[in-house]
Amino acid sequence: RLLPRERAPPDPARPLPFCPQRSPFLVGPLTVTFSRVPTLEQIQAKNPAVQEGGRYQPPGCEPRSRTAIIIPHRNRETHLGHLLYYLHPFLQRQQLQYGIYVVHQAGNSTFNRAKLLNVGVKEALKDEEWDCLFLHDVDLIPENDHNLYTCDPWNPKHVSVAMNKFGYSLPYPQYFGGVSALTPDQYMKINGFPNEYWGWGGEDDDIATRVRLAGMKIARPPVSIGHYKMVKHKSDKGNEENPHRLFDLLIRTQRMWTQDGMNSLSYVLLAKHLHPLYTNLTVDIGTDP
Ligand code: UDH
Repeated sequence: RLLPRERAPPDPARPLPFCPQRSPFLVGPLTVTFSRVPTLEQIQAKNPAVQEGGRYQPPGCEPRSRTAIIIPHRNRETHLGHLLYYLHPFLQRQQLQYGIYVVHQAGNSTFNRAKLLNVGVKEALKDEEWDCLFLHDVDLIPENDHNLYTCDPWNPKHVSVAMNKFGYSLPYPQYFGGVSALTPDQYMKINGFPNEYWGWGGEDDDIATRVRLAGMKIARPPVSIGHYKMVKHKSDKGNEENPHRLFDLLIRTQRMWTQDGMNSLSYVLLAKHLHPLYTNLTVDIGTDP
């Protein structure tokens, strides 16, 4: 597999130079506020270069990464508005080729964040040979555009290292929740994320353990640039704390990670819709057994 910089430009008849190592459009720290919820029409008007399905390619240069952003979602339309408002310009300033996927869990049964992310990865890779998969909670807004939405070539990257709700520091050393980034190879090497964590919590620790068991380490951006602001919210109905999360399931990671993941994923894709700002996947992932 070639690194992006070794890849031939898409159209040999019109070769483009690679985008610079450091984008000239970066501004550093950003002011993020949630006082008004932008409408999707307003966001569209501010991002005329974004194409159907929430896709973008930088004009005039060959991007250094093709990044898919995958967002697990149900009943968080307000949060999605805030995220899209900030994320589209953020990614364009980084001169990335990107696509945004919202993976919407159909029905009212218990929420399953990790399984939705597996579905997003599987479906996104059918569209494009992405270099980097960003697994992204809907309520976390990056506050510094030096935090590049590219992958570490060697190790899975945990990206939301400094969230306001944890006082802008890691809550504990193995924390892997919020926003993370893996190359497709890294994702497959850990057999993806677990499918069997229904409800809130535990799946992120399972993923951190998978990284270790697959012989890799967790890469991280510096705390000074990995800042995220969370849209405040209460616990969701249908995402109650997973009662097994601390004991039964984590103890099973070691035994189960090679059997539960991308190689055991089953779901029914109910709809795929190319919205102007994102690709919406509505999926039936079954119910908590
Ligand atoms: N999500 C949804 N809808 C839901 C639940 C979760 O879209 O109903 C998605 C969303 O992308 C969210 C992510 O899953 O950002 C993670 O869920 P979360 O935001 O509830 O997790 P977080 O740890 O929230 O950020 C903690 C608030 C309540 C925890 C209570 C447990 N003590």
